[in-house]
Amino acid sequence: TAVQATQGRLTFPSTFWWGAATAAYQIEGSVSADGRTPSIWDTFASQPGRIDGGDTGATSTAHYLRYREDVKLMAELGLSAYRFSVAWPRVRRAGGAGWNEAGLDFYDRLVDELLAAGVRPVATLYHWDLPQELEDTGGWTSRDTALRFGEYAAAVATRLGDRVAMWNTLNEPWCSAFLGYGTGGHAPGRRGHVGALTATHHLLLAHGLGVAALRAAGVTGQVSVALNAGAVRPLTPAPADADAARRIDGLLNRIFFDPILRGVYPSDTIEDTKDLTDWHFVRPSDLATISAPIDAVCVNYYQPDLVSAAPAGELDHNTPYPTAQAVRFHPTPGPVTHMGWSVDPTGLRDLLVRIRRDYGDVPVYVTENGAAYDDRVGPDGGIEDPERIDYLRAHLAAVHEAIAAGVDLRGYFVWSLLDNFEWAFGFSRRFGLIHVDYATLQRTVKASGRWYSEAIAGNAIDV
Ligand code: GBH
Repeated sequence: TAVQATQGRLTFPSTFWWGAATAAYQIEGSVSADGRTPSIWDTFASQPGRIDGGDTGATSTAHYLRYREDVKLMAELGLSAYRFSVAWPRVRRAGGAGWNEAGLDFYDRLVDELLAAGVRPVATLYHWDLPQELEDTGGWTSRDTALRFGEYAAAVATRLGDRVAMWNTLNEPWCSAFLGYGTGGHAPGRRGHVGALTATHHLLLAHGLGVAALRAAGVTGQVSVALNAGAVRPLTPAPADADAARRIDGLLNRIFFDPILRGVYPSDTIEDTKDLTDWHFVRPSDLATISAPIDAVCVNYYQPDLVSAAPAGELDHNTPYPTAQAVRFHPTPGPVTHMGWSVDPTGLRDLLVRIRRDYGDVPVYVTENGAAYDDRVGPDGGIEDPERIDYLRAHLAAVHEAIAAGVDLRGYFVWSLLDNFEWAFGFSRRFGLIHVDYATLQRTVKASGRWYSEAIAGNAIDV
């Protein structure tokens, strides 16, 4: 079999990728260096009340200036892969004419540094930082933005296509659409369920056009997309609760998986949302574009959802899920992280097994998994984060179980390499394997980073 479990030790396949992930706006800083133009997150973070503590990504961890030091730390940890994102506003020129070579140069240097350190580069083309100029012409509610994304993907592929091991066109289009245009909790902060569904389709189209651009450029790496998928569970077996779970599963998982992997939107989700929209923004050839073959499925997993039908008359007017105001979300029993998210590794195993069951024997990567916890300084001055070690161990054990169950799971990336700008929560939440002191920008590998490094060295975890 692919994996072994002996005497409390779980061994991973010899080809397993042990990774860590970041995203451009969350770590880079240097937001006006070398011709970078503003993104929707610069704008959003500058608006009062949007981000905890008024934080912005203007400096953050200063990775743009310190990437060499950070790659050195990755090599010390022994990472076999590093997932970063390319900032579209570094690559696009103001006004949209031509490409900013200085911006591309940064990622060129980063990729070379990674390869020299023996770390596989995994590049995400869009991790939520839309150029503000494109938002000003409609953002993801405009079809044109998808076409512009295809052109941008081609420009990056031309520069990095010979050296990147895996591509993600998009990171978590659900968040871009449903939080960016639905609840307004993420940039650009627009609200409305029709806009969220329109944005969903244009993001999927952008994915398809991105795949076409990467293929046309002849990239050598795998082509994929990272979805924030999750297990959705009904609170009880009652039909009304089962139907609530079906509805949310449609709007979280199948609305992305089905077009990409099967070339169709889920018919029940179209039906659920028919009073909101007739989906006129879907043109006949779009689904063929969206379902262009990809080489792997990438999922970011944090927690499962537990849902029920709300009692009659109870409506959630802030739900990100269009037409699901009458669905109630429940905390799952058990421990939670500093985000308030439940720690439930069975949700990861169930998700991975479900992908294989419903979408076939496709290679899968977990491109994000991790937890926010407050770190403590130990007696020896080290950063102690035992909860994070427990979290990672339990989730890696769930990954191991999925592999044993036949899932073609090829790699796992911890979110995140470094403490960073946690979107609407600013710097108040720390996800890193490496602690960042934001006053001095000093990096310190946490106990969890040392634990992960030992797991990588042994290609195994002790449970
Ligand atoms: C990921 O998204 C991101 O890719 C990464 O950048 C981020 O730093 C990391 O996780 C940690 O947050 O229904 O409105 O209550 C997070 C995925 C999906 C988690 C939506 C919260 C519920 C939002 N998120 N989910 S809501």
